[in-house]
Amino acid sequence: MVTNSSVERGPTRPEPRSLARRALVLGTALLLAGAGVTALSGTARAASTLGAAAAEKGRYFGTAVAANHLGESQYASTLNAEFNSVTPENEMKWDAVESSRGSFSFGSADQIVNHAQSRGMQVRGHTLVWHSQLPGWVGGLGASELRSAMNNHINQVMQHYKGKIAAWDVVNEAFQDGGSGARRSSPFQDKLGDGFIEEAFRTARAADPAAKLCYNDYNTDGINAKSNAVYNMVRDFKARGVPIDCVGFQSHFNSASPVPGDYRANLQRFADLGVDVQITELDIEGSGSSQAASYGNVVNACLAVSRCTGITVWGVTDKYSWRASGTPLLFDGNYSKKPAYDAVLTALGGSGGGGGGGGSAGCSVSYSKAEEWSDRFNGRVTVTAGNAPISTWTVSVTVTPPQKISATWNGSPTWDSSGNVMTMRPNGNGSLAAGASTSFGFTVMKNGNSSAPVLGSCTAS
Ligand code: 9MR
Repeated sequence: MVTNSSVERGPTRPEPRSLARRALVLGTALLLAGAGVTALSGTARAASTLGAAAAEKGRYFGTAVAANHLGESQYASTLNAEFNSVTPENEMKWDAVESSRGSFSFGSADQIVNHAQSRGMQVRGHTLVWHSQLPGWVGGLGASELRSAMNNHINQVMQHYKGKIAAWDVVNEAFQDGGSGARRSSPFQDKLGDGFIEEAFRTARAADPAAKLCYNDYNTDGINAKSNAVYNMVRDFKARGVPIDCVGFQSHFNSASPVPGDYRANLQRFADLGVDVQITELDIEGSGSSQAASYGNVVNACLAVSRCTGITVWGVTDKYSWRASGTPLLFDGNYSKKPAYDAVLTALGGSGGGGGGGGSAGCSVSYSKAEEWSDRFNGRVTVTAGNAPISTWTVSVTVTPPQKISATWNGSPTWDSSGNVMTMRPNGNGSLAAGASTSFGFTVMKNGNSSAPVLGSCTAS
């Protein structure tokens, strides 16, 4: 429960204090409606897949793909239906394509690229120069041999895929974790020095001038010593004309490493250097509405940064995740859509129209902001039954602390222990005919934060 006793919650709509105030409020509401804030309309049908919804926002929505699962029909059908970008999870790494010096094998990576290309999906190349999944022979070379092996690797791999890769992770994870801001020890760093990163980017630009060239790392998602070090490198590259087009933020989150509060601000400061930013390996351990809310926050952060060009989740289904026990993805092991899926689709402005998992009774939700004052705003959630009548529904609404919901109307709320997640049910009879809508509202006290609440899935029975 929320403990702030000065806050009253109940079915009463907050009353504007005067007629003048009322006129101002009405004007604001009209302005907001005119700005297209209202989400669902009776005529425009919202996109119903992640890729389509992201495309309407000028972004891609991708996933890591493993070639050995492409033959599994549910894996392929989920991939094909929902995503419009793929990243080979392991198949383009150095040990996969050049396990012995000068001998290249592209079979598994080609399988993924062909699958994507034949379906109009774009491909992120991952990754050319990385300390991990590096065959032993590379570490055994002396400096000048290593330099030529690195450049040859970049040239051979990029030329093989020339014209087929939207963006390459040219260098991956070159900085140490922790507060040092130092480069990570690797054969490249130890033998070639800091300059190996610049050299890799220059070689990559010449090999495929049309591909976007990215630096990609983890634990750089918020503003911290490691991301400061990457930021300084990118700023230096831009100042000196070293070719770099984008920075990838892996975004592997869990309870020990949650979505940082300054995630959006961090993406924005990199974008302000003149590079695109991409969320490249997103997964968030957890379940239910809290996982959904975190996913919604990530999507909203990307949408708030105009140079955030797309989001890739690190796998299609929980069962094949590199950390499957943390169930960090959007589809469960049976390929059912999770609440996190619904939160992502809703944040992207799409609409599933069916209860996440596709039972006979379903509902969809949309959010719009109504009146706004300096200290608070009113939100409205519209619940729409799917193709069948429903007798009741449930929707979760999560606000970002220190925001608080101070009043609700047309619904019956319950709260989680943090007070940030409100689960709303009908206030009385929740029956809706097929396709019919109802709505509820609430007031959010901003407490300095104006961000929109994140809706979880709508469940119906
Ligand atoms: O998901 C990948 C997993 O299958 C591999 O075993 C692992 C080996 O290092 O790499 C995983 O992907 C990593 C990605 O390439 C770079 N960032 C961290 C990812 C998760 O470990």
